[in-house]
Amino acid sequence: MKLIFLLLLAAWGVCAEDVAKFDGYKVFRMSPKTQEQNDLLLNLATSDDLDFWTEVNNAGIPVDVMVKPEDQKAFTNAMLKNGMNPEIYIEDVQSLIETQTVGRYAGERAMTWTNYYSLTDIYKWLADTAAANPGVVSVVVGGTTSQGRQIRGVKIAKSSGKRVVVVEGGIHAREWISPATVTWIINEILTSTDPAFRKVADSFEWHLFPSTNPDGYEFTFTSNRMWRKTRTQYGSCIGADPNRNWNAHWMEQGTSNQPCSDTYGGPRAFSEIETSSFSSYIRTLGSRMDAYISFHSYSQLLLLPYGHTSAPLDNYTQMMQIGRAALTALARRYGTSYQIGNIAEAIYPASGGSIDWVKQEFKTPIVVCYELRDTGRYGFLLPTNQIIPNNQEIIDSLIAMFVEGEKFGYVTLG
Ligand code: 0X9
Ligand code: ZN
Repeated sequence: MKLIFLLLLAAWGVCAEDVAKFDGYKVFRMSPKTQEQNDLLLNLATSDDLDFWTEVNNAGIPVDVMVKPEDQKAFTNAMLKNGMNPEIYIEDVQSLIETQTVGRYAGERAMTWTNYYSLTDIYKWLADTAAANPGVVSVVVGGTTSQGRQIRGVKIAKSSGKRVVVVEGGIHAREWISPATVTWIINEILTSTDPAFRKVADSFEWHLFPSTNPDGYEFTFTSNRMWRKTRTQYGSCIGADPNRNWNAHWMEQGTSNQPCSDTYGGPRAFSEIETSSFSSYIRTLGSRMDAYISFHSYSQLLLLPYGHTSAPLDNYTQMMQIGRAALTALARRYGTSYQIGNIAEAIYPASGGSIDWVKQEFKTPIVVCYELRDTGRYGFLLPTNQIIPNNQEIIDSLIAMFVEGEKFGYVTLG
């Protein structure tokens, strides 16, 4: 009797875990051509029932929206009525989620990049990597989270006194390719034998953080694969968008003051302990930084500051040239094509993001944000067999970015 009770309890426990399912959810792609069509989408973007996978933009980039089964008919009708032809891009989100393999890190630094890894596994790998490279690699804590986790990264420095490069990954939880790119870069810095990359790797003191939103990332593994924000409680809603929460034209554009929104900027700038603590860490590096590189997905874009205005501020012109060189190199290996521009011109005005804050505070010469693969066929659910190709082409682009940057005196290599 007691046993049956325990079994029932266990079964109930499994159900009560409440993992979000996306059976029958579709992702539709729209290509708005007129201002009215754009405005309609912008209006819909305020609805909590629709999940906009890409921002509504004024750059002619298509807009992808995930719609639950019961809303699909009304949604399609509304689109058709307004002259937009919604294309089904992902038939069934749940089945795509289920094809995505999650690896278990087996220790011995055996991360394979043919799988995605949980936060715990990534942190174990960081610790093992540091232990295997004493005096060169150390685990650093870049901040903390509302649920008490640490934002862990590694500092890699073969000697002291070098200029600094900061690499930020995973600020948006569901963009799993981002942490996988950052761990790859860490590994390449330590093991690459390519002379061109070695020169870049050995020229700096690196601070690399695979997951700057650990609560959110963990939540995408345990409860909801499509989670984007932090996990701070705001009334009946949870989380602020950690890339709208920085003190850089906070809450001005492309952000929401509604706690349920996926682009909720938070009650005030740096309300999130993640962004406030991580920004304090960055401030300790301050003017020692030559470069700050942030990884998001998806859309294949290389974005420059700023998001509050499309004006070509600071070293925009030079960075466009450097960025173009990076993207030419990126395309060479697999033909992958990225677009470039400042945030406001390449996508849509959106303020309060990390790269804007870094540029505003420190005028760091090279400040970029990559929106990694793909262009929407799989979106956030990038198949694991694309992790390595994605990572390789990113390394190609980073080499070119630093080589071109040296021509402007932004970095010194060698
Ligand atoms: O909206 C974002 O934060 C990024 N796009 S995403 O689809 N990954 O969410 C763009 C980052 C550019 N920075 C700003 N918009 N501030
Ligand atoms: Zn993102």
